[in-house]
Amino acid sequence: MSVRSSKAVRRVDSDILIIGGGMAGCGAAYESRYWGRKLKIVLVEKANVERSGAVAMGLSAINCYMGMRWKENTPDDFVRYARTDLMGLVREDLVFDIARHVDSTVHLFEEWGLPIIYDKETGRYKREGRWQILIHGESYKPIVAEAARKSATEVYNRIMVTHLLRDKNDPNRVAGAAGFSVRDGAFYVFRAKAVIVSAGGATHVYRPRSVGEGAGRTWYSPWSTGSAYGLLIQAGAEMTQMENRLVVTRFKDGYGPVGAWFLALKAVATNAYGEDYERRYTEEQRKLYGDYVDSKPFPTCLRNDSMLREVRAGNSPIYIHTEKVLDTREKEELGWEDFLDMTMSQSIVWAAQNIDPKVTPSELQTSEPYIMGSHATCSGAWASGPSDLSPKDYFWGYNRMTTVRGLFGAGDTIGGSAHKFSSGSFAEGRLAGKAAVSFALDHGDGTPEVDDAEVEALRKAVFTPLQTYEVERNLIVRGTVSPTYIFPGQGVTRLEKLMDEYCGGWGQFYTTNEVLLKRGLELLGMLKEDLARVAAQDLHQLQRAWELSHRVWTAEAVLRHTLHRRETRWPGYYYRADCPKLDDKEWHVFVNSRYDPATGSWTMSTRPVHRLVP
Ligand code: SFD
Ligand code: AMP
Repeated sequence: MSVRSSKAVRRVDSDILIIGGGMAGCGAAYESRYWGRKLKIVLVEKANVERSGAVAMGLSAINCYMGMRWKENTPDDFVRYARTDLMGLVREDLVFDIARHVDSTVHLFEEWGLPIIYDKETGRYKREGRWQILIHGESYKPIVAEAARKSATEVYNRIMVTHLLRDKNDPNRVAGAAGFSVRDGAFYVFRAKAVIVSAGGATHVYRPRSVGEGAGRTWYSPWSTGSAYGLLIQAGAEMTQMENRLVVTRFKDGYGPVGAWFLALKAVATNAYGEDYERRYTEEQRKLYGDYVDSKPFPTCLRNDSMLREVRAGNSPIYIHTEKVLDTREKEELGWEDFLDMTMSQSIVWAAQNIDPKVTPSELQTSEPYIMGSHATCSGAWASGPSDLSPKDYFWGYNRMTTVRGLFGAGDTIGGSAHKFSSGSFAEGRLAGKAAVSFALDHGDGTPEVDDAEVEALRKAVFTPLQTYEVERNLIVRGTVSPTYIFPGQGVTRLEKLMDEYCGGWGQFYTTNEVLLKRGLELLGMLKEDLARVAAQDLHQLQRAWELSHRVWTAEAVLRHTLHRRETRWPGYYYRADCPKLDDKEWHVFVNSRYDPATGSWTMSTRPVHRLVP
């Protein structure tokens, strides 16, 4: 069947619909089956669950593990850590909830065959740092995916979900989702009693450091395309902390992570002249950011801030001294495996640039910003917490349910709860799965109705880029520059440039101000208009077109939130040059937003930060 003649519409009804089969989605499938033995659980994934999501390549550590069976840490300790690292602003109920459940998730992974490294002396898991344990994780994702595949009633791979559907009789209840098969072009309409969105974070919203032959390389996966935010925002879900974008310090050019090097191998970073710089700026930082600079450990954003100050002072490159720590065979293996398990490109950079890590230090650099809810950052949906922990204004009936009824989230999707990483995301998927089953059983009297007219309009809209290309390509004889349409790649480049220059990307040393942000919003409005003029040559590019759309919605939320918060809360992630200080008196609050699909307008608000753990 040719792509353009494909008109097939496939309808799939279920009790629980899971969108995105990454870490959180797999957790949701596993736990939904446990509590909902007889329910129909459908998992929809744009790639293939076997190797999809941020963990596709593998990981070398599990970064969230309490070790409660060995009395290593308590959930309270973890809340204090996440709170400190996020400069005071986390949803403590959500963080605590992950902490008390995450260990059992890690034990399941081990039972399913994930090789976790043991410390021969203590008999416990070998620690990378206080919260992190080391794994041989090249096959982490296939191992986790197997459990999800066995749990779900049906798994649909290669379906790009483009829109959520709302209940015809209740606009604030989700009814399902729509999307298309990237393989055969069929249009899918999924109806469900409860929907869990676990569609990952967002890269390529900001211009990456990589150019030319390395173009497109990022630390977080390029296929994290902001669907979690794009889908939710357009459905009217309240969002939180979208201004809290993440900038990570990484090995230059290959984006290799630093955790194993700093924490397990105890490598030290210096400036070009071999000087330790991290605490060189404490006095200046204290004047701007207050007592947070005395926090232990030093918050991630402030570590970035010190490095950026050092670079601005002209003392780059910043080096990580791998050559001083690889003094045994075991350590050398750990260093190489760290990258070979998780970021192979960094080992390739070493080979390509004649760097032997045993002899030569490597350069470090701060990345472009990413939008995520699972690392040292907590952008995402505003969700209900668990009934036994959450204050009244953080609880509305079902754990991890967003402000849209029946719509749940987990992993990068859910905001306010940092440092989940892979294990915490899976654990949160389990929490969402359990709650979604309750919701589906409590509302067992019927699957919500979708509006057929809305579905038909969406079907037309979803395939429009194919038609645009087919008709309007005739206006040009060759090349990719058209007078009437843009390709998704061109749209992404335009978005990245805009966000970099107006919303604090690396090109502006992560700095912005009110005037820039307002102009950025104007330009984004023009890009949004042009989304109607995106063309796609084939189904693959059609997927890119909808990924671009989700990225643009994500970017709009980031711009609006950054504009609303009139302070610099996370220096090193971004700076409001017109409000350079951290202002706890006015801004010790969450910044939230809601897009109203009925009117097309946004409302910004603030919500209190409740301290639950002393
Ligand atoms: O150190 C649609 N992460 C690390 N976590 C750890 O625990 N240890 C580490 O060592 C980690 N490191 C690390 C990590 C990630 C990466 C890329 C590197 C290194 C190089 C972070 C974790 O991976 C991350 O926290 C979790 O994976 C987040 O889970 P989740 O489920 O929120 O996101 P996902 O796994 O990416 O899954 C999303 C899925 O959704 C699919 N999808 N499907 C249908 N329709 C759409 N529209 C969709 N949009 C997306 C995706 O395909 C995917 O399967 S370290 O550097 O930090
Ligand atoms: P990364 O490799 O940077 O993603 O970090 C992995 C884990 O180690 C995360 O939990 C980080 O917060 C933590 N981490 C990385 N570098 C440091 C450091 N220098 N000090 C404290 N924690 C760190």
